[in-house]
Amino acid sequence: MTDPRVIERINRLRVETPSWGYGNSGTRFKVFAQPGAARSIEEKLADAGMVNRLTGICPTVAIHIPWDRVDDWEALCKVAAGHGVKIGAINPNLFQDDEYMLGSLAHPSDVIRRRAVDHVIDCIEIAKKVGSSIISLWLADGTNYPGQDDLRSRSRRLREGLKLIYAELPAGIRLLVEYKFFEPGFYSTDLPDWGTAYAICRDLGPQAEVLVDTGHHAQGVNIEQIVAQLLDRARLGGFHFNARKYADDDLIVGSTNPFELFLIFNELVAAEDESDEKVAATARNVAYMIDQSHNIEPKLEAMVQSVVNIQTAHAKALLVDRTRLHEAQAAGDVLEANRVLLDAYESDVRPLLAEARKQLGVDPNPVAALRNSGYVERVARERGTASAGSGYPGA
Ligand code: PSV
Ligand code: MN
Repeated sequence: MTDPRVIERINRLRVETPSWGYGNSGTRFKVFAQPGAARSIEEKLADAGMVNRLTGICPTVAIHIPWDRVDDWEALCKVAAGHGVKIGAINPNLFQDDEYMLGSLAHPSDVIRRRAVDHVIDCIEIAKKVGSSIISLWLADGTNYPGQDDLRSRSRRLREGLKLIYAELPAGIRLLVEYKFFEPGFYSTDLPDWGTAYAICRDLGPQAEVLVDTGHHAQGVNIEQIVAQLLDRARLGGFHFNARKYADDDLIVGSTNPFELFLIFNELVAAEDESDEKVAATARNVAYMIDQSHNIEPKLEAMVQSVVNIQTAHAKALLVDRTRLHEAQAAGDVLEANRVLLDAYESDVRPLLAEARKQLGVDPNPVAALRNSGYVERVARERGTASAGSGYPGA
């Protein structure tokens, strides 16, 4: 008999999907145009609505500004509502304008820095209009060559800019600060790691929290330990889920590294039950978001598969026998403790997830349901094939 509390927790998980995961995207080498790929924010919301109908747990959609900018936000909210979803995190874009060649918030010019600050403040205004509670900030700021800029000055400028932004945050909206150790800066990145992001958030105040993008770490980094550190300091705000094999590959989450994803959820689930109320509240408030850019895979199926992989890792983490684990840890029984985790990880949670989905009123197999729905074929007929960029000409 399945513990109803486990099913209840499986069904409580919410995963936000990104608008940019539904349109044509690819690599700097080539963007392959796919029939039916969403061409506008309205079509992206329609696709996100389909993903939510299939999974039952994806009621919000992250948007990127200016990619998804519209004149009438109220009208866009109505479109979203018509598809059964809401606008989620607002992602400012501080990396695509020509002015940002040397950075945005850390740029040497105060004019460009002000422009970057104003853009994020504009995004806060959008968040207020659409009822979003998250500004999700990633900076491409960095340098390519030693000596290109003064590292400490960059760090100070960045902090000053973020303080101006933070001062504009109303209650109820949090600023999630994302870090990434490389790219597009290949010598230095101004927010390279969780420690720097954490220090910045501490400088800013309680509404600033760290966002962990699973693709933004060097090979072999122990991401679950970073998650544990941030949870214990009550500063973990959210995730951008994706999978990486080599760099920031933006592959389907859990496709190359399902054990890592399980271990991440193991930390989160454990923290939700923590007696320290601050830690438990932080864990329960974590925003789970997908940040993927689908290249050769069909967009809708990739998104549904991603959600399924997240649910699988989460469900397995819920099965960890914590009493047995703590006993083994206290006794110094190294391998028994390790086996407790493996026992949960190796469990087949597909029947459990099927039961949870039945209780949620969705198909027990959302991928099969999508394939049988005719939706993909219909939008391909209706939308045709949008032209896609050609990628990087010199590659
Ligand atoms: C950067 O690699 C990133 O992870 C940031 O979250 C961006 O907002 C997102 O990808 C989309 O470009
Ligand atoms: Mn990201």
